[in-house]
Formats: sequence, structure tokens, C-alpha cells
Amino acid sequence: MAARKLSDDEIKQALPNLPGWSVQDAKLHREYQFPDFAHAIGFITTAAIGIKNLNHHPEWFNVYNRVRVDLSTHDSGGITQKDVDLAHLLEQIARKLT
Ligand code: H2B
Repeated sequence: MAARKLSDDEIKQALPNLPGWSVQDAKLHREYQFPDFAHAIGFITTAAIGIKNLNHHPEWFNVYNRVRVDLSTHDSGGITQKDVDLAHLLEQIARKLT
């Protein structure tokens, strides 16, 4: 069964714990900037292991040292707790690389 879509209030409550994240086009959004390309790719490959375990996948776009991330749950048509959990996972990994 698809995860439950979070309400606007629930999303508003989650955002203060995710500095740098916002809602853009009904997705959790953040842009990371790393020291260089190797760190950006390091972020993507390190995160891939956790993403595989969560079985929840980001939309992301890399240009040189930047990675733009957009999270939503396609099966549910919006933002769910899975997206919030994935955002926290990405934060933990990015913190070590920025
Ligand atoms: N990732 C995202 N972002 N949204 C989904 O709805 C989704 C996913 N669905 N990863 C998962 C895989 C689903 O297809 C499997 C069957 O759990």
C-alpha cells in the first residue's frame, strides 16, 4: 500500500528539522554544494546504499559540485514520511562531505 501523503501542517512541522530544505512543486527540495565534483559524486554513491535499503528513491541532478534534490512519493502523489526520512539520511551523509 502506498504511504500516506503528509498534510501541509505535518510538512511545516518537519521542515524546521531539515535546514536548507523547502517545498518546491509539491516536492521536498534542497540544493547541495560540495567542494568539488568528487565530493558530489561521493555524496551520490554513499547515499545510494541507504537509498537501496529504504527502497525510496530521490530525483536528483548533478552539475560539477552541485546536486539538486527533489523528493516525493510517486505512488502517493505527494510528500510522505518516506521523503522526510530520506531527507534526513541525505543530510547525515552531506554533513560529512561539505
Ligand atoms: N521512490 C519514490 N520516490 N517514490 C515512489 O513512489 C517509489 C520509490 N516507489 N521507490 C517504490 C520505489 C515502489 O515502486 C516500490 C515497489 O516500493
